[in-house]
Amino acid sequence: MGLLLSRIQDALQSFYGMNARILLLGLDAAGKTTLLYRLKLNETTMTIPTIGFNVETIQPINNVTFTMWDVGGQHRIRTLWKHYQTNTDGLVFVVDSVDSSRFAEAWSELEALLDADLLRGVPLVLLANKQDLPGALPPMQVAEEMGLRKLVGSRWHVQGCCAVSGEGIPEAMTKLSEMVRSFRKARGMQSQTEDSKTEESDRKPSSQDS
Ligand SMILES: Nc1nc2c(ncn2[C@@H]2O[C@H](COP(=O)(O)OP(=O)(O)OP(=O)(O)O)[C@@H](O)[C@H]2O)c(=O)[nH]1
Ligand SMILES: [Mg+2]
Repeated sequence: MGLLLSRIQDALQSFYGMNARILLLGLDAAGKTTLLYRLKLNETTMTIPTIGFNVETIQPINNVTFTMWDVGGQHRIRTLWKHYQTNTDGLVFVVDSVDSSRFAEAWSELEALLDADLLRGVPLVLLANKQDLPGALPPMQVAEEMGLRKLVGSRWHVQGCCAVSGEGIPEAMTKLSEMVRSFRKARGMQSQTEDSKTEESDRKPSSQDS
């Protein structure tokens, strides 16, 4: 277990130089808060259903800051998710891999998120959590049954994990950091292009001037 925890710390260092803002969502009881405290405190914490949100800034070493917004997943709280979407660099969506009866519900929430203007193009790591439990579906099957195949491109990645032990979390964090880095690069280039277009149109004389 000690080794696993130090691997989580190492993986978080792959966010070096970034101030990443990560949104952690998923249906109620999927394991979001358990994951948050596994990352933050390196310990297993008894959780109670989140009413509202938890936010934690994780700073494993200097120059790595990772802010995770964990918003409760109960049905009546999901309407709040939209208030947390601004400036998101990465989305982690947690699913209970045993509870296949709720995959459709999870997908309908996730699909709405992926369509949200503020989350356009934001990379997604789907965490197929609770892999330690008997009856947990393998990660690819979770993705498949949820319908993630419909998503094109390299915008998403699925990772099996156990938020309680931390298994699978290092791999998920490393992948997330890579995706966030390339997303930011692409977004930076896009805004530069947009800036230069604006400058160009600013320079062009309008028809009234000519
Ligand atoms: N066996 C097992 N149990 C888990 C795992 N992750 C979370 N749990 C348990 O699942 C229950 C719900 O976990 P939470 O982390 O509170 O779930 P949540 O997604 O924050 O739920 P809301 O706050 O209601 O949105 C708790 O009893 C956790 O101990 C896991 O990987 N394996
Ligand atoms: Mg919670």
